[in-house]
Amino acid sequence: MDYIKKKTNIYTLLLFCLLFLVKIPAYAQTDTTTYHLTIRKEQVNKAGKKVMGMTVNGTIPGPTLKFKEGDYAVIYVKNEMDVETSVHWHGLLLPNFYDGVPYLTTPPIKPGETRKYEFPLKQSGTYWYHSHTMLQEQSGVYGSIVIEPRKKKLKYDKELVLVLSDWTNEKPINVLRTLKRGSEWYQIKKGTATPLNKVIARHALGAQLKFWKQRMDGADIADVYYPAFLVNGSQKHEYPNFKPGDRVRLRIINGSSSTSYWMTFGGKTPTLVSADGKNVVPVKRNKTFIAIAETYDFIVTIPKNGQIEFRATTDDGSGSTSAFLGKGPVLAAPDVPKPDKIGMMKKMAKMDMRMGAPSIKYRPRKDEPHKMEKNWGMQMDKPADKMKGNMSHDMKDSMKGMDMFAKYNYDYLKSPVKTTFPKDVPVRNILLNLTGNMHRYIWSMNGIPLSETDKIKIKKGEVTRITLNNLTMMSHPMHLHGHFFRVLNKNGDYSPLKHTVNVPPMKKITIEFYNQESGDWFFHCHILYHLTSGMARIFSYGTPRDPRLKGYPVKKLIHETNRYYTWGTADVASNMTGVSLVSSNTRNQFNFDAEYGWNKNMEAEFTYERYLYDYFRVFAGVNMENTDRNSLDNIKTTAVAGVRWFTPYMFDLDLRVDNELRPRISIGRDVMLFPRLSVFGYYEYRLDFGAVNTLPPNKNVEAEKVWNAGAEYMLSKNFSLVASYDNRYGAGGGLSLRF
Ligand SMILES: [Cu+2]
Repeated sequence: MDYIKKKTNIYTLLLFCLLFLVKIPAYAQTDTTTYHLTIRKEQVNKAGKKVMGMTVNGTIPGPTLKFKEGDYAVIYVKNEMDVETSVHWHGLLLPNFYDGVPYLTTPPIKPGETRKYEFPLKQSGTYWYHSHTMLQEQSGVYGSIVIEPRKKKLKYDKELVLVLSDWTNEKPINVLRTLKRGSEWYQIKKGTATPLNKVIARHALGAQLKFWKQRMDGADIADVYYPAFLVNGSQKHEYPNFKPGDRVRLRIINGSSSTSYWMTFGGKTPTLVSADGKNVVPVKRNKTFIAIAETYDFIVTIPKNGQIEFRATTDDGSGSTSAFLGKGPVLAAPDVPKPDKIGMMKKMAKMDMRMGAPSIKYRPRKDEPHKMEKNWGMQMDKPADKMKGNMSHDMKDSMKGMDMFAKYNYDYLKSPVKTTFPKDVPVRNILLNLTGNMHRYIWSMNGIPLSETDKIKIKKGEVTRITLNNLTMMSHPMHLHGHFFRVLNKNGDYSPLKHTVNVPPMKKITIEFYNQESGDWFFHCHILYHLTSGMARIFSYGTPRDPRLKGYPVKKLIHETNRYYTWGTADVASNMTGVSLVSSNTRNQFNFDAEYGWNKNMEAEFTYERYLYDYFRVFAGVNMENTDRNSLDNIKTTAVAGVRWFTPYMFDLDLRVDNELRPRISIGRDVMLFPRLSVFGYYEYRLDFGAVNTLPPNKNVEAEKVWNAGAEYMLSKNFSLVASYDNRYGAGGGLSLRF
């Protein structure tokens, strides 16, 4: 007994000594690396025009923050702007308080303030930082983070950080407003619109009708038009100082607000060595997808004679940006063909699937993800339904011809070590359907935007397994703060660890992570305009809120996703003039319309409407109209109430009754026939049974019809030419202004 005890003690002592020996050098080398960042509003010219941007230390992107694994990071961020800001350290494992999501984990940085962030660096790899306040990332608040490993495992001579981003000369808030109003302008400008003439020329009218029936215009790849895509802040960048034979590690970061790319490389096939900061089993690979917020590291070798082109081509083929490494003749990167949206629509129309899952629900507090999964998206036949797991989704999809999105899969990513969790750890399954409404530009999960849900509770010591089921026509790059998750793929136990995962249209991806933190962590689509339209959740460990957040309620962050956006149009034509205004948030909308015909006819209306769900709303308001044709002597004001329905095949239907008990039905629709040219039609029918008014003798019902039809040609983002006939105002033509 004594002997054993003594032996144990000696062993313990030995173990301690060993630990000490191992630990000492690590501690001895722990250094503090300090950075000072200043965020400022500045005039910048990134796409042929001087506009107001937001810079970090005077540049876009901001400086590269270089650290060493095991060191301690101290970063001071000074806000020299007149609006509040924040910085999130994307992909870093750090204490919740320093994660940088304003009002959720960290107080915002008020104008003039400096905030200190500090955390130990527990990892190595390529990461980035960006503002997490509204749309500031689009204005330029982003930069790269490089953490060198303690022990260098990869062989290369030099390295180069390449930050990809998208640039707009518009104010980002106006970009979002343009998306909210449902303008086709960005697609027209990008050449990705699919007007009816192109659809018919491709014999895709049947497919188009099937889409319209499900209230969809077609396949969407990207929403925003950008005049420029940037690599390290320029549309084109040259790095001639690399020498032939140099092995260069490219640390590629997609810091774009709403653009994913296909990366291609000139010269010999490069080696992919790392994804989202984590090393992967090296694989020779050229054309590779990089979703928003992902990072990939490639090792390229500079050729003896020539320079390598690295090119990032946008997923929708609307543009590209290139970096050139070395000297001499250019070894061009392979071209990436522009995706064929009409072809995609034709293929999708052949599949058995239900599109148009709503972005908001009649009863948002009733979360029914499984019902939603069953009713929308790919309709599985019964035997296939019994198969479970990720592999079976892929099998089912390919059986249904879904391989059109197979190009986005992550099977080439394999972790060099097993990433599985201990078997005895409890697993909690969560199903999140990714949902959205293109017309209203509202994005959500399970038909519930962030503003209509509670935090998702997770427990320390458990595994959270999330099935992301994309019910929309777009890819969504989903990002989890403060954790790495396994992306289940064909590599099984060696599935890669990531912080951002792209979920392709109508596809399912399963991720899982070990719950080892505390506090609240954001989980959201990294398309900036989807995040700010509600596609987000908060995972909460249920631990007490950090007292330093007192006075910074989380509802402020949530409110950012449920703001009112206001837009309008004004028409001046030879037959009439009019103005219309809309102010809308997720559930509520105010409409004002006024029309005046030069022949002395008029109508004005104000209504408030409430969306019960995407396609159905109730409304009430006031209507004013002249009662005698071509005379303004008698103007009648009535109270109106009714319902509005966005029908299959995308008609706007309005059913109402006024305070004189006169029922009215109206229907309207517009269609883009050619690029820029749309036609529209409207028909309204009202009956008066004489419940309040006295009808002419011998009549027991009086009917009134209003109709109009016309064409609109978009001259620019804000102006259109309009020609129309209205049975009250007659025929005419003029100009329409959008504001
Ligand atoms: Cu999204």
